[in-house]
Amino acid sequence: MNKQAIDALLQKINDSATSEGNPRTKEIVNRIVQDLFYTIEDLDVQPAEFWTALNYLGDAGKSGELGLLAAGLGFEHFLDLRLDEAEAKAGIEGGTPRTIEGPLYVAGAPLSDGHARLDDGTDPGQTLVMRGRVLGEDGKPLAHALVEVWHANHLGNYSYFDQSQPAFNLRRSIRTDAEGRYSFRSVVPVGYSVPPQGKTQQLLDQLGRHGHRPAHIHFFVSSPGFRKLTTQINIDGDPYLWDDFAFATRDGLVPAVKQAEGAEGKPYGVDGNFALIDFDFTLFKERENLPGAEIERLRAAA
Ligand code: MBD
Ligand code: FE
Repeated sequence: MNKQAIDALLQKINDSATSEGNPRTKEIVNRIVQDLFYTIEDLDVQPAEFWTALNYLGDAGKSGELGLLAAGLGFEHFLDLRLDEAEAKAGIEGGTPRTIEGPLYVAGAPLSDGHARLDDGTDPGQTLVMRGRVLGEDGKPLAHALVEVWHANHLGNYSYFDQSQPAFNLRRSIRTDAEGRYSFRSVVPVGYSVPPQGKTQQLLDQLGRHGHRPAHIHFFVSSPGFRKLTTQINIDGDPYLWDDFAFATRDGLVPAVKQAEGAEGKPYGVDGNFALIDFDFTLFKERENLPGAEIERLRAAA
């Protein structure tokens, strides 16, 4: 079809709408339908290909993989870059970079003051201690800030989604102390891979891509009056460090992993060798006329 004929059809569809409904939804859906009509025309998409795609999305939804797909197709990282841009325009730059939340957060993790142990002692991974401070953009420590942390086990799996792990394994919320300090003891995580038999992997195969993430630890860091930070740190040395299927690795989020032992582990109840990461988080003050940094999205809760 020529473009005029397509546009006439789009016009007819738009004209079928009353003044009811939601203007924002109308604007977005009409635009997406227009873009897809043009795509179908330009690429001569065949009916069987269209139905394959539609059923693919339905199946991906049924198996709970749409969040994974959003990460793997780069949408989640793109949304981050757009938030960065909005902040840069408002003069917010530097500080701890944000990076994607991913689909595996679970609300309701146990809350500790200052320090927490995330593992239950059964994970064979190397003992990890991570510690640091939460700071404001002026470099002053933020007392009683909230550090929510979650990560995968030695097999790259997350509790709740992996029913073989205890509830809230490797998930905690930690309040910083009066000097803005947090610390936790855990085990060094292993990188996640998308389910090999799942719908996301099926598409990645078609795209000639892998579904691996480098080892990482997720954080939400928040304090009243400050913009909530959603970020991750990566475990340096992972072969996928700069080859993440979700494009989430960023400069400034790859802290050194030191090997420590002996008395250094005492404050954290650790004997023997352990990996030690020092990392401070810097938050920006909330400002008017900026898109919120607290993202509303459906999340698991236990
Ligand atoms: C993860 O652990 C993750 O962080 C992302 C973004 C996608 C899938 C699994
Ligand atoms: Fe993750």
